Amino acid sequence: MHSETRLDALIVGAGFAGLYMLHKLRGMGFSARVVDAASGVGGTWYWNRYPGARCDVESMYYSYAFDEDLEQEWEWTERYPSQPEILRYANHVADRFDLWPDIQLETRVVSAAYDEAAASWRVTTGTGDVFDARFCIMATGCLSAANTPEFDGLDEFGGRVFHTGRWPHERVDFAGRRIGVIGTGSSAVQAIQEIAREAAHLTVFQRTAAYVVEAFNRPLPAAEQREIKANYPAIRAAARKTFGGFNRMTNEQSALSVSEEECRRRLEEGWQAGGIGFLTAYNDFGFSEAANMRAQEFVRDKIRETVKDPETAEKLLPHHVIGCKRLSLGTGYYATYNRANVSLVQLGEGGVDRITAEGVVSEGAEYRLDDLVLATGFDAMTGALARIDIRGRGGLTLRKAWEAGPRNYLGLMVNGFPNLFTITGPGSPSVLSNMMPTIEHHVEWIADCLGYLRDRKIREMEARLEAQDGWVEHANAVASKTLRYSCSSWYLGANVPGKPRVFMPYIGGMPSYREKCAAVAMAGYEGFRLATATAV
Ligand code: FAD
Ligand code: N01
Repeated sequence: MHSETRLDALIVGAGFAGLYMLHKLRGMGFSARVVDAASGVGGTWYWNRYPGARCDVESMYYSYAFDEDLEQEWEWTERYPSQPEILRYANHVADRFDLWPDIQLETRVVSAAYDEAAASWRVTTGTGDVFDARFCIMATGCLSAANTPEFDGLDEFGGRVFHTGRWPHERVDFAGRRIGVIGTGSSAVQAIQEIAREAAHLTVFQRTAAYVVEAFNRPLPAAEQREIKANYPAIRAAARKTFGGFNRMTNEQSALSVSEEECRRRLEEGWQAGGIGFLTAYNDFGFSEAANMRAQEFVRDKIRETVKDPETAEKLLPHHVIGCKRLSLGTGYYATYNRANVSLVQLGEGGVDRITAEGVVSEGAEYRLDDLVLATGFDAMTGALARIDIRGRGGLTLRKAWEAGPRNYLGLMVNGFPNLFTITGPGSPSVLSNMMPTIEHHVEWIADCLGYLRDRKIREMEARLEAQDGWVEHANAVASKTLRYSCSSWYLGANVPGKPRVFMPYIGGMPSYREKCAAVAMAGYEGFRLATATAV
């Protein structure tokens, strides 16, 4: 027997976006439910349990701002919160706001079809259960669809295989074993540092060397926490005015307007302060190749100073534009390669040759391994949506509509798919920002919008094609002025073979994006088609 449930809104995903969306809509009297494929809440922090997993936005800022009591009562223990601590926080939020009765876990959405006559979504789960919901809200995450490259021979590998984004719940023991890690992105950087301490031998297979800045993580003293809490509204408001909703302001000066020595002095200051705010030292690292080169050289010198074996140091030197791929945070990442039990393999042009029962083959040499860790990232931003068979007006599939890259209005709604919202979707600042304020912004915009539609008895809302085209054109124009197209990043879909090469997040910054969203709402949801019961 399959169940059929009628709701005002179905929310797919029980990460921070889905949890807050549920809380908000329930508070407004809507019937809403969250479903998630996972067996717990927390999204990213439920799935990514690999050793060393940690946030690189400081805990006091990577937290909800919508509820003052929550903000005041929760105690963080470290400057950067670890995955277990963030997961406890997500569970605390679900407890505190009594969200559990409307959360359905272990439920994967496989399809969502728009019923034009009823102006509602018919959403089907893997077990054949159906939800009929006026609104379908995709809180499916930007980095939730794990990317496992099709390595030749992967199935034949005799040892254990782990993906960082699908890590087992029980502790994985690496003691006395030969471990291979494929990838050197942010997940790999964190995992490598930890696995190296435990494994008999760790071999890292690197395709592209990474820029890793020091985190300088530390315990968070109670006094420091109290002081921030006392000033939270002002601090949050200041962060909202920065490009990405972070707690560090960009120095509005060109790196080229100062001498090389002065530039280095400031970069060193930024490095010692710790964190991804390192690139806020000057305002043109993202735009000027000459300015960027100064920051690149600074990090390359750090690597040369740290890594003792010159050959290994040379392999670790990144040569792409710094900040083009996301910066990674480390705690002694480069120094890890000074350990006798760690070796680095630079993969050839074609990547891994193949995987055998015994290990990994690169450029003809076989590296024997007991376990393999795939730190190969995600089919980012569109992957989770593409894995659902979403059909809008006239049976148009989202996969077809987005085959040349994602197109939508404000990252929130797609022409041809009425009453379907995406939280932190492509076309919005999302992954370029501190995701917590960004999620809150989208949730509040969507909630206000649903209230507006209810008050005016509007049954259908859809992004107009011309508004969508205008937004995509604007987003592409802004991105083309930056250096972001100069490397093969997941922001461009370059990590997934066959994915169209489009810069997916909106890079115009949070303040202007917030202003645009507010202006659109104020003008009665300009750029959207709103249809009342009689008009449909
Ligand atoms: P998610 O947390 O990804 O949740 C989405 C949920 O949707 C998942 O639980 C998934 O199971 C579910 N889902 C997807 N498809 C379906 C389906 N078809 N059916 C049912 N359920 C489905 N951001 C920062 O701002 N700072 C950081 O330091 C930072 N660190 C990160 C570290 C890692 C390892 C990763 C992977 C991401 C990190 N991020 C960081 C980004 C992070 O994803 C966001 O901060 C935030 O957690 C996203 O929340 P979300 O609710 O939007 O999505
Ligand atoms: O994934 P990635 P990630 N053969 O795509 C390599 C957030 N995050 O999980 O660079 C060989 O960055 C790939 O190589 P290349 C953060 O937003 C944050 O690490 O494509 N190698 C790369 O080295 C981050 O950006 C934290 O040449 C292959 C690696 O695998 C995002 O999540 C921690 C390959 C993938 O790196 C994703 O990070 C973790 C192949 N076929 C994650 N395919 C924080 O610290 C891929 N690679 C907060």
